Amino acid sequence: MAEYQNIFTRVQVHGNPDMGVPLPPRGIWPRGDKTGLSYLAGKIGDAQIGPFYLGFLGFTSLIAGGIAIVIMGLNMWASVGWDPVEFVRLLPWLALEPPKAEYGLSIPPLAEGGWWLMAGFFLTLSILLWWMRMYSRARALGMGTHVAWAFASAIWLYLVLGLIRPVLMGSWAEAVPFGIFPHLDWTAAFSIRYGNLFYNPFHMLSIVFLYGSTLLFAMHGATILAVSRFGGDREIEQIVDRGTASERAALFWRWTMGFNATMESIHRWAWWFAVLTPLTGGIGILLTGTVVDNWYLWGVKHGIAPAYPAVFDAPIVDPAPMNGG
Ligand code: 07D
Ligand code: 07D
Repeated sequence: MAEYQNIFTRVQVHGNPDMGVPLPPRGIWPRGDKTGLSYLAGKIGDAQIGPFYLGFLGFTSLIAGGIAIVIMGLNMWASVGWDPVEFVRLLPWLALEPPKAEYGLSIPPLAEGGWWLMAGFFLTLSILLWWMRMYSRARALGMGTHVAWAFASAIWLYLVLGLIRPVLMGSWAEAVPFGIFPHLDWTAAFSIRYGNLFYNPFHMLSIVFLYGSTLLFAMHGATILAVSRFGGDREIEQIVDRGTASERAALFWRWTMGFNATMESIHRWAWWFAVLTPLTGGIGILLTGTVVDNWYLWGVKHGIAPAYPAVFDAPIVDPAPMNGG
């Protein structure tokens, strides 16, 4: 008997295209009915591609996202003197930077951050429209809206980084630049400017949930694959009708850990760990510079970081304000 495998599968499912449930017609666009089969997609998942649905929200989101990408791309291309070869060669290092601090929250000239503001506006619009699309498609199918709320958690961190915190700090200059390596430089500089993000307890929590997510994902994926020969991959059926796969998987974890999640609760664990990563992270970023100026000194004050030995009795002060930072 051919054994069905979930990843790098040896079996490719071919049949009539699966069109999903019939639904009453709604909205201005008809439901797509075009499908195809992809051998490569079938290697890692389901071979069927489509049907797609591009309603008003999806369409406008793609347009807004497209405008944002074009603004970023043209600015980056202009920054290498419109040389196409240099554009491609240097792409990972190119940036569209936010306005300088002297502009505060005002609208700067296009070449001095105005384009950044415009790209940010369209990117945010695109992301919010995509969120509405996820929500409305889930509702249209009678599903829960868990995916949309998890996405909302990521959007929260994105909005804190690029909109909410800069507004609270009174300057667009606080926000993240667009660019592959430039946004990493910003991340490192942010940590140093605010006295080492490692001492921010919400950065710690975010890391707990990030690492926890990978651990849970590995444990869950491995467990289900390990009992799929007993029907364990029919996970949800096993919530209400516990079969031998569930029993073996549960006993495995009781043997090795003393405790096990259930077929249902493991998915709640996974959802919460993933959602709490950017949720706690966003709180940590929001507090930085608004409530706490230097996380190292905060750590010293709260007994989690050692003070450097006093040299010539000099008190430890936050160095950032001294050089106008
Ligand atoms: C695998 C799903 C697919 C998504 C992908 C990302 C773009 C950007 C660039 C138009 C897991 C698509 C990328 C649309 C195109 C331009 C200019 C998701 C998967 C493949 N980061 N970050 C990356 C973003 C922040 C940090 C990679 C976005 C914060 C570090 C990619 C945002 C901080 C590292 C990327 C964002 C931060 C990265 C891979 C928004 C703190 C890496 C992402 C909107 C959280 C890694 C060169 C990935 C890397 C990396 C995108 C925000 C830190 C370019 C869209 C400001 C330390 N980030 N990032 O696979 O290799 O995610 O960088 O907030 O080491 Mg980042
Ligand atoms: C970015 C949410 C926004 C994304 C959205 C998606 C598109 C479309 C298109 C696919 C990721 C937009 C989608 C645009 C895509 C297509 C076609 C989520 C995002 C809406 N850190 N650190 C975190 C670690 C250090 C720093 C979180 C580890 C240093 C800053 C995470 C280490 C310094 C920030 C984390 C480490 C530093 C963070 C991010 C180790 C740098 C943040 C969680 C081992 C020198 C962010 C509170 C996340 C945060 C963040 C991990 C070290 C700086 C847990 C493991 C000390 C400035 N760090 N970090 O989910 O929330 O991001 O901090 O050293 O802002 Mg950190």
